[in-house]
Amino acid sequence: FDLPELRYPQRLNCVAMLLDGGAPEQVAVRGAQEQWTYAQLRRQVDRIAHVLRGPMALETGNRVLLRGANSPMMAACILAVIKAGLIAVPTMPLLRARELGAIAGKAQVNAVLCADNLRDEMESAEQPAAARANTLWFSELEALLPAQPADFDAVDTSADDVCLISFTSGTTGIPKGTMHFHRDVMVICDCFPRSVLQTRRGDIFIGTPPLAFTFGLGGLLLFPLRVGATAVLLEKLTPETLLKAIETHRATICFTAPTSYRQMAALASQFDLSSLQKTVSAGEALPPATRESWHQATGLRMIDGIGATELLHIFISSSGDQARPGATGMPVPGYQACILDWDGNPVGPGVIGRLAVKGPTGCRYLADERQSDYVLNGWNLTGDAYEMDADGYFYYRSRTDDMIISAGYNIAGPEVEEVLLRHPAVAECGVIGKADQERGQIVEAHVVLRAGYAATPELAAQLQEFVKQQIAPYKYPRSIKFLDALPRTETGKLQRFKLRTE
Ligand code: 3UK
Repeated sequence: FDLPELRYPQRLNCVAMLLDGGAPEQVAVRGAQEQWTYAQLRRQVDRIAHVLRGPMALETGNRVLLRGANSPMMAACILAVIKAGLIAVPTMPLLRARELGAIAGKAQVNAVLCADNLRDEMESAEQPAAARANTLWFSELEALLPAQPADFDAVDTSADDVCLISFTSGTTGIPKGTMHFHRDVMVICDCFPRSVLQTRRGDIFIGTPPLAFTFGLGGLLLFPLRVGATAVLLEKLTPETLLKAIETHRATICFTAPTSYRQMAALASQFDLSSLQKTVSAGEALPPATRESWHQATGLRMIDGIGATELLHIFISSSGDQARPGATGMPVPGYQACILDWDGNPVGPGVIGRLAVKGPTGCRYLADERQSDYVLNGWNLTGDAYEMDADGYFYYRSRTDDMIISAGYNIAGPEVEEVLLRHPAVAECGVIGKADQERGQIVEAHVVLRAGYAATPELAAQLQEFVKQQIAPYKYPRSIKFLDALPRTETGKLQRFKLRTE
């Protein structure tokens, strides 16, 4: 992993390095109302850093819980915390008091910066007394800024000091905190965006993932800053308002999840998307049917990429002529990947096994015994079942614990979903294994219909027949349930465990 472009000085503050990227007069961040040039963003960050070290009296290595929807102010707070030598602990806007309390306790936070509109949930969360006493709502913070000096010397941190604790979205169990160094932040800026995305100074980045999710933190803030480009940070984007915002801001690069691209494809013709050059899909598997409908609607070839909070960002991806239908791609330069069987031995092409990844970033849980489940002999086990082909392309099959075993057959739910999504009546679907006396599990599809279709037994039978026509008949969903919407996380991931208990 000793790529020359991934060597950084031993003394490194990543935010100091990132904020040096842009021309002072170039727009760095744009929000719903405001837009700040690089010079203005730097001043804002520096003033917030002064508040953190002055009135808030925080010391190097202290941890600051951050909370707010995507906006220039939220971005400036994250950057200021890191520039001031503190550790950022960003939290997803939709988290409730119970989850926030678990995070505040686990990370032993010393202070809180929180947007005013998320105040209630924060106040009802259990938290260390010191943090409760050292909390500023954004309006209070903003009131303190004019009195602060506009220049702050970045705290002299080491390349391997922790600067970020990012919590996993945690569909099951207590959320896990993953620790990342200043160097890791630079590494992700110099891997995927350079080799796969080929970002440029003139790019305008837009998308939905929260800055509290490393997909969003990288794609919507760190990557644009690294090349001196512009980040558009908007909250509460729906497929429709995102399309509108792409048109208005003339965005060139978009980051969002597959489900959002599916809905955008259906509406794309109503907008001028001629500025768009690259669209990145991550968070969950991109079904070929979604890739195709997006291409038909926009002429763009989707860039699929798998990332993980543990590895900070995307480590397998491909773009342009390198992309292969059905494959996530190849390891991003700097990373290595292979497929292991259940005993930890590598398997060859064409065999499904556990995805293992090694590279310049990796999993470091904050005091969690699950560390040894994720890292084995230096390989990160992401919990995904993958297959590799003879040319080294990696194909997603399912989460390892989501493989359906029915009457002795191994069935990957996403393969059945991919077929169902090609039926004109199906807008969204999730396929799970449902406990069954006779077969152990049966394949069950949860289907959201497109407008104009009625949930009838006849349609269910048609869908079953449709699947049987296209893949091995034993994979067809013996049970079909119609729903109004699928349960999803804030990061766009299907919550399969909720489908299992319905
Ligand atoms: C799944 C994918 C198939 C996969 C993330 C980009 O999703 C991110 O991080 P999380 O920690 O989840 C990791 C897990 O999500 N997944 C993500 N992308 C894909 N599965 N194809 C994909 N393209 O199960 C993985 O193990 O929430 C994504 C950048 C940063 C991230 N943190």
